[in-house]
Amino acid sequence: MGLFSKIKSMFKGESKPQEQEKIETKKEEQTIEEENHSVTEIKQEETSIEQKKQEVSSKEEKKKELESNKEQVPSTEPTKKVNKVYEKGLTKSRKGFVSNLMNLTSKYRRVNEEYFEELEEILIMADIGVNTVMEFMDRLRSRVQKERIEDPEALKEIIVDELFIIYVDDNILTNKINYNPDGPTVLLFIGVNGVGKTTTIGKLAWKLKEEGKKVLLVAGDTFRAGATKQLEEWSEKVGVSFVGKEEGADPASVVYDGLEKAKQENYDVVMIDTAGRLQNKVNLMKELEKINRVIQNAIPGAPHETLLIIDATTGQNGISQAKSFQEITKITGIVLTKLDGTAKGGIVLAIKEEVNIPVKYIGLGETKEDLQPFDIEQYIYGLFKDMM
Ligand SMILES: Nc1nc2c(ncn2[C@@H]2O[C@H](COP(=O)(O)OP(=O)(O)O)[C@@H](O)[C@H]2O)c(=O)[nH]1
Ligand SMILES: [Mg+2]
Repeated sequence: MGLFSKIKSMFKGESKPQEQEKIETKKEEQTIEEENHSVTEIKQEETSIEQKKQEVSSKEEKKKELESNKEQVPSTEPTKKVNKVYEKGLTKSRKGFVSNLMNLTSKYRRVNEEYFEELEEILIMADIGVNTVMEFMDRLRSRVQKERIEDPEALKEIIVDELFIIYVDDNILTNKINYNPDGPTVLLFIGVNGVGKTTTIGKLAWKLKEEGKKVLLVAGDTFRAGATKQLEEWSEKVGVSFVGKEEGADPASVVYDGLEKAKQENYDVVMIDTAGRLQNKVNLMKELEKINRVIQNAIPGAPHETLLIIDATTGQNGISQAKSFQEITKITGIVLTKLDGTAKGGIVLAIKEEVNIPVKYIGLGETKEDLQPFDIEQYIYGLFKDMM
């Protein structure tokens, strides 16, 4: 089953109707009987007997497997609940990029060169990234040729399957936060000005607090006027603690104070805000190195996550920011903000292909509920639900 069909059934409870499954098991049983029969018939041909037997037993195994699978998946119940924040937050992309895709299908009666060219353009416009699009187009073209597909309608699902295959096949990528089992977990937030660092910290602090964690926010952005105040306001809004100093203070000293407090008062999670002046790469690198040294001295093994924030509306620019930050520090995860503000929606794929750091959270709006753990299935459903 292709990815698209899998997600469709996952969310709509449209997995195979029981009747059809019964028929399939029947067929399977029949072939097994036939095979059994042929085994007795070919007794004389000694060489092929063993082979046949093996085939039969593998069929039997397959049947068993089929049956156990059936037990696990209730056939008509949806196995996943639609996440409304994804659905709403991806509206722009659905109306933009995805609806362009769908229009393409109704525009062409046959899959031809012009169709391919237009498809390629739509995907590049969706921020998917040129390299990813090129490789995708190659795969699609060869599949179309091999399977002799002529109807654009038949290609719709294949497009989704082939687009996301790189994401789903790779199970190295995980959206889980790496928690410290003994002592405070330190999360360091980096990224250029305006991408949504402070807001993301506020939203995530709320989430973690709801989970029952004791959270401390540390205002390591002492550069920008008002940055400390903004973080403090978030801490009050969501009801967590805060450590900050005056504008212009040494960020590393704020971090030091924050971590001392965290250790003494047994905080579960410490979230550190930073200033991201990428224009001055050398200075930024030095500053992050210093902050990291202070963190490592205070809590060996920390930071447990260094999360890079990228603004989805900046497209290719966001990708190059990620590459620059990758050169100056180790990044363990990406938070992709403002996905609600773009009609393109393909940047997740560009990040996978060009940066290959897991997207751990996505921002789908400005309120505290709008930060969500990244879930590729919710994401695909949110984008393509009108096609399902
Ligand atoms: N629509 C939308 N706006 C966001 C999102 N995340 C952050 N913002 C807005 O982006 C602006 C800059 O955010 P801020 O946290 O100050 O960025 P920072 O400079 O990186 O700390 C603010 O107005 C936020 O409300 C998001 O997911 N969706
Ligand atoms: Mg900020």
